[in-house]
Amino acid sequence: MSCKAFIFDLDGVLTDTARYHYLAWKQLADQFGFHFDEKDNERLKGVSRIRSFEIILEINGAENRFTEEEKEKWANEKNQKYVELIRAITPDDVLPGVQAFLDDAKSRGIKLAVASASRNAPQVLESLKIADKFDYIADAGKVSKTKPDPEVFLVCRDALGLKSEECIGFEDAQAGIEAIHAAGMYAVGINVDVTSEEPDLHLKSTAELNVDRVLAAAGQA
Ligand code: B16
Ligand code: MG
Repeated sequence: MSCKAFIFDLDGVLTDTARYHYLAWKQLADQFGFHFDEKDNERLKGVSRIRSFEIILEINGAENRFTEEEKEKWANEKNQKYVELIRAITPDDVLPGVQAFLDDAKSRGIKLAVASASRNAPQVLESLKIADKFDYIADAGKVSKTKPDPEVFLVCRDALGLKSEECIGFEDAQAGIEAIHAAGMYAVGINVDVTSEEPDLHLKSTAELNVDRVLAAAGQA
């Protein structure tokens, strides 16, 4: 079976918004006197907005401090700070090697899609000026279950009219690698902080992205 599509996570694969997520959560955590550092932030990668807040509460033994409604309210407040911060994103923020990789894949007829847990994905892609390179964009607004559930990758696969074996997923987060595998796809990890499931091909950074290398590793050259 030949590869017909590449499906990309956004944050940490196409651009690095983890820093902005961190700064926005840090501001909220400080407001409550909660501990939250960059190591803790690793646990929020690929995880939904509300689940991210719950993890911060768990780290601080404060699981029961807020009602569901209050959690929504504070998560929304974090999002407002995040939206302000990502206004600064420009095409220079596309990670190294990504533009060339997308263009090379496209010129070979490989379909491109985005499978992001972020509701802000469309805005970030517009700011990066790469939105029009993708045949399909699935953000958290289009799915009901977040990674490690495979839904967002399956939504992309179905929208492209393909089979799982014809798709290769790219992720920087442990939850994302699990989601790609659960979708029955080959997983390329970019600088993944592996705590359980290993990607099939592990790259240190996006600068190592190369279409021939990826297809050869997936046995599809
Ligand atoms: P938002 P990805 C994820 O994006 C981020 O990695 C994760 O840290 C964030 O909590 C999640 O999006 C939700 O983002 O609050 O903007 O909806 O890596 O799946 O592209
Ligand atoms: Mg990510």
